[in-house]
Amino acid sequence: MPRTVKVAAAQIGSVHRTSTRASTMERMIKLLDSAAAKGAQLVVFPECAFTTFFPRYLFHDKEEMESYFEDDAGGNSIAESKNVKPLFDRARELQVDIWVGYGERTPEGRHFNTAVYYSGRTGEVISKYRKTHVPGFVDPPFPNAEVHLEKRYFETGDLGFQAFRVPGLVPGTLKADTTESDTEGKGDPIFGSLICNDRRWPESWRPYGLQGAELVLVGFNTNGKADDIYKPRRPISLEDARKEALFHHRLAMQYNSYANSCFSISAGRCGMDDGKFDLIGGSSIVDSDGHIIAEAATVDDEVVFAEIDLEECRKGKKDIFNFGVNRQPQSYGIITEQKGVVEPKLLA
Ligand code: ING
Repeated sequence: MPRTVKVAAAQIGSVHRTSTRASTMERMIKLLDSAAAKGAQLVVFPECAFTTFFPRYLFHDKEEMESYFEDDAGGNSIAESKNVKPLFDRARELQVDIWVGYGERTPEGRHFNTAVYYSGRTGEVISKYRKTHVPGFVDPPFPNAEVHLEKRYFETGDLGFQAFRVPGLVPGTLKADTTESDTEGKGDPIFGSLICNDRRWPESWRPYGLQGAELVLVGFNTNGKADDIYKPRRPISLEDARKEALFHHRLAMQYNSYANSCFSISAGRCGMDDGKFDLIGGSSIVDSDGHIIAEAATVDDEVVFAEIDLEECRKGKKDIFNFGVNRQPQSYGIITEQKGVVEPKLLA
């Protein structure tokens, strides 16, 4: 039984500190309309999609820092939040689902790097995810560093890795009232959410694999010059740095899709922000064998589209990555019990 879904990544090019929210929103709605015109049922936007990648700045003005966050009181409230409502309204009009990342400010004043899955059909937020692996620093590691001060602005995500089912995408799915005994892979599609740095950690993907995820959605902002984040290790040209960053982005998406036998979609904020902060493109759709089936050709606003058949996940989940038969959790304790490296004793 085919489980085909038409999906798209909405890659967003340069957004500057001086870019108005209205201009960025206009671009996002244009991307949504363009993807919907191709038949997309789901459109994935980047991490922190509504503004420039603000965690790179050291703000001295709290009001300016707060201006990059969206008020979100939970439930469906983000869809009504003043700065971002137009995107959710358009998704509702088009009956297209969206996944979008943003800086979340809770009513208690807590701040997270967050993404939601919003059903255009039902007008509901089906799932919220808060970034678990928050990279970068609280304070710049060296003077004038162009860095990720994400640890300064975001708390560590506290929602874990909760897979979720999405209604209305695939016809003929089994529901809770079924009398069928074997329901694996026959219910509504199972999705998972990750944000940027999360994608580099296999520990982020495996929980979704263990919940039967068929598609993992990822928004990202990744420096072309990663050395701007960590003290430059060696002089490297921007061109070579970009190639290396793109290699690691592809590696993370391809390997983890393969190792969990799931599709993945990555949507990047990219281009040269403020004429100086370089972000890589590479928005992609990857299949459950780890092959890139569609990838952005530019570092600008671009829709990356594909029709995928989630049924293809079954093969990997039933043979090489049949977790129930082949995993050995009794040997994996160190992965959750230990945070950092503890080396073996020195030799005599
Ligand atoms: N960005 C980067 C990412 O993980 C980074 C941070 C870049 C870490 C390059 C290491 C090397 O893609 C975000 N926003 O996590």
